[in-house]
Amino acid sequence: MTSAPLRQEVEALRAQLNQHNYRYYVLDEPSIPDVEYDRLLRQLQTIEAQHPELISQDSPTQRVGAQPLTAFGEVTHDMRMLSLDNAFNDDEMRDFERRIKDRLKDTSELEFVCEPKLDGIAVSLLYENGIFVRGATRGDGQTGENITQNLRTVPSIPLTLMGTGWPERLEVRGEVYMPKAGFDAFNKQALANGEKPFVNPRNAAAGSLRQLDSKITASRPLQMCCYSVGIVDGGELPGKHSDVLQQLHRWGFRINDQMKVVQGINGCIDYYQDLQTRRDSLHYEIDGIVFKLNSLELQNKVGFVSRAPRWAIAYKFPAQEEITQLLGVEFQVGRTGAVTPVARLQPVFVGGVTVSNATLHNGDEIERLGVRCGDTVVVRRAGDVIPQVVQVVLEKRPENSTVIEFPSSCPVCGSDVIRAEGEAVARCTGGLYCAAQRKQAIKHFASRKAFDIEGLGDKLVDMLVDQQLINSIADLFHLQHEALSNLERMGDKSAQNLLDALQKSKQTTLARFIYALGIREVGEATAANLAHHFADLDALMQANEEQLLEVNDVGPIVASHIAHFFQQPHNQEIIEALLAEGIRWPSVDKKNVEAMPLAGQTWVLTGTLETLTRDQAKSRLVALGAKVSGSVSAKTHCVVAGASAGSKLTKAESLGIEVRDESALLQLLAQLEAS
Ligand code: D41
Repeated sequence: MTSAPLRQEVEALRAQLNQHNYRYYVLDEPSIPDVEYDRLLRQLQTIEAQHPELISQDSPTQRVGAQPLTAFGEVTHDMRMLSLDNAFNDDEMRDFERRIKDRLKDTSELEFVCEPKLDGIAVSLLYENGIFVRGATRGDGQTGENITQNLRTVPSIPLTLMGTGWPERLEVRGEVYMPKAGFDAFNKQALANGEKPFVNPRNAAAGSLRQLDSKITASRPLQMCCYSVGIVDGGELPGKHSDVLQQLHRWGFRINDQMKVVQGINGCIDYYQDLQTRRDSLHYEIDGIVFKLNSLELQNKVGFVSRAPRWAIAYKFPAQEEITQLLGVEFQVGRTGAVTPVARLQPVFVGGVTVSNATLHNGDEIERLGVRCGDTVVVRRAGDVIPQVVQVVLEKRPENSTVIEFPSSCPVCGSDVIRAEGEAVARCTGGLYCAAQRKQAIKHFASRKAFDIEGLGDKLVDMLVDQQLINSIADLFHLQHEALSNLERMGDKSAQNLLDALQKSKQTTLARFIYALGIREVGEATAANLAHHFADLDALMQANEEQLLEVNDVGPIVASHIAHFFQQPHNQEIIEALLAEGIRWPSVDKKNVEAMPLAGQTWVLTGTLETLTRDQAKSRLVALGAKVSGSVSAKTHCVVAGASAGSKLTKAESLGIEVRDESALLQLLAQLEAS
């Protein structure tokens, strides 16, 4: 027999857990630490284990997954799940509005709701008397698969509705998706375990929901965001779509944080353009925007054609994935000798630009993809990242496809290509004997964060090295006006400008000088740390690995690269030659890094800053002793969030990390720099 107090205790624990779950997964505003949540959950699990009669399907303990199924059942959607018509340009959007106005025989301005179109899997969730009883995929709109057990494991799907006033039967529809951060983390782990990663977040969501073992689904970072309702029995909902979504939010569902009500089709087009520029900063993938007439009464009036409503449309963004043919593979040699396979593609329009090259990363990646020359491949270009080959379409493999051979000697200088034990990257062993490495070293030296030599672009460097006008970075300062002005597309004026820029670049800083040398693994931040620590080039050049390890952020691998670099006689010669050219920097105060005001702190910059560039903000923080990292973790001290900050901000908030805006950052910098 179960006592009434025990039943009450179970109810109280479930209510608390549901509330915390809602705060964490729906509002992104956790109110208790994870350990406290785990403690409450364990308490409930213990009671349920001792009193199985108290277990219910809507208990938070049921989110961990249930007995595996042998097959999914079928679900017939009593109310068909409609599909969406697409628009691909502004004209098609105006046609959409025109059709609605014609039907309504009314020309007054229409109100629309804008929702980012999540790239996931559409699902239906049925609630009876506030309890989640059945979940299904959309399928073909008429019948889908019963995936109730799997959906129960998705933390942002309420197992019992919150608040009051819900209809007796309520069908909520929405999209299950995998946020970018979860997708990246999952794939990283999969690769580390020697498993196959997912091609994109959409496939990841689909694959995770298609598991017969819901414990697997439970381990995947899925989210669900609702976008409409189906069945509504024994209750009423508001008369505007935007209000319906707000009501669903109060009952415990996630709704899209970018949802907005706008006036007229111009309002829709403005929204589309705005979100397109911010697409990369969202913490989930979207493939367009869905626009819906806000008034449900007007929705009913305009109705639908075959399977799609006339009152809604999806305005698609340019596709981020396309298929094309792999014409060949070229092996490029980088500054450090790394040999990178680059796919030469039949040009294809993807992600808003024409792509004819994509990276294949390294030999392991070629093997993992199983790709051959001549294959049809899927190319992905998301945001500003370099295009990638993500998949081979095996069904389209031609008979004359050829295996890709990773070269054993450098395609540029013929030296051996060697892959060190445990490394993914193969390297040319030619060093500065290799023209490719020499060119890259010079380009790096001239780049903005190094010597910042205006007018010395990549093409010019290639030309100078190919014509043997320069062989090393030190040679740059011997360039003569006559030789320069005789070069292709180089006039008298530009030759003089370049010589002036070279002259000007001689006045630099120690940190820039160290960075410009192009030592392996020594980026801008490490160079700045080295400059502060040693304050003097000779001291740095004489330092042994042990002394280098004392520098903030320098580990054994970086220390060995640095020591090795300065031991090379030809590097010593080049440095001597550069100094002989009159390269100078102001003396550096030897700062005791530990005593710096932000020592030991890790900061993260995200979003768009208005008055500072990211580089400026970063170097000012680093100068105060902070480390600036690209990702948020429990070790992050503070996140600076500019306009349209995305997943990093969300993560910082969920971890309870301090967040500052730009003006708060400026204030702090000014204060610390003055002291
Ligand atoms: O974010 C989405 N993927 C999304 C899909 C959305 N925000 N709204 C949607 N609205 C509808 C209607 C207008 C039919 C209620 C949808 C979808 N449908 C949809 N998803 C898959 C097929 C249709």
